[in-house]
Amino acid sequence: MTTPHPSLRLTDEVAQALADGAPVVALESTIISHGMPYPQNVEMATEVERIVREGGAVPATIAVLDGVPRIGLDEQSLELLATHPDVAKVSVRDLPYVIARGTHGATTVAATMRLAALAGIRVFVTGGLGGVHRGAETSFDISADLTELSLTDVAVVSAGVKSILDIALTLETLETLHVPVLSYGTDEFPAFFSRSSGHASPMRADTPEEVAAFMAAKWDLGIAGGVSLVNPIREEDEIPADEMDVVIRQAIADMDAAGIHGKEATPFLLGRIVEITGGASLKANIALVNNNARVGAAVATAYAARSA
Ligand code: PSU
Ligand code: MN
Repeated sequence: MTTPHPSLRLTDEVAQALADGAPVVALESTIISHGMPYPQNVEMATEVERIVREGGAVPATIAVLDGVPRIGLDEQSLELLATHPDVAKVSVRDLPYVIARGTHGATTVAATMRLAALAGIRVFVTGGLGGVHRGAETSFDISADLTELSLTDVAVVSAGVKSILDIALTLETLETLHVPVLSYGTDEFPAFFSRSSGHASPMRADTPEEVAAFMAAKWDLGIAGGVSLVNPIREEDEIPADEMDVVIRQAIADMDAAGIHGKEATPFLLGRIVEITGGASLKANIALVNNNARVGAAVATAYAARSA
């Protein structure tokens, strides 16, 4: 096992689980502070931790509080992240900034991966990955989540990417960056709200053990970087792709009209989609995170069993 980096503050429960080689699942916090409205955000954060526990793993929600990178959070901290007006959205480039200034930060997929790896956690559950935005050929807006996936040895369970992104360009970029994409129980790459994206996935896995074997094979060879495991939303929870397409076009048009770009782009689009769908997208979003938590707990358990 990796000794956690001394700058991190782990809860006793997470520290013990890591020392014992027991399964631990990292969870991000941008989804809480900048991805969903209150109070659904804190309800989701609590429920996802419960599901991870039910799956036999220890949840470790990650954020920076008062400048301290925290691995595992209590209820009050989740509430703070869900409600506090001054929680920065923190990707890897922003980590030293909030730490040096002693402020709060909600970590994106990229920053959560980095802190999880520094703690010795190998499995991380989220909703959706960042990627290559539509129009990136002029905006250059490509999420640092992709860069981080190429660098840091963590398996990330998501429901694919929202079609606020250019899915084809996101898949091409992941290929260039050596990032393996495994679809869970399907040959297709899922599009977050919808099971289908129209894009084939380069690889598939059907069981947690297969995913764990893949992770071990990659890292045993010293091939640095993450594993993107994409788990489609359940049929009963999905919103058909053609329905979402209209909503997403509207949200992007509204973003452009408001002149929003850079790190504000993704939070704006997520919020607008919830408004336009009258909350239907939020329901689907919560359902898919829960579904990812079940798979993530199983993968962490299978991976821990390999070295037991
Ligand atoms: N996509 C979603 N939901 C999210 C995010 C992305 O469907 O909550 C969040 C994640 O934290 C992700 C971040 O890491 O947005 C990406 O932001 P950007 O596009 O600015 O890199
Ligand atoms: Mn961006």
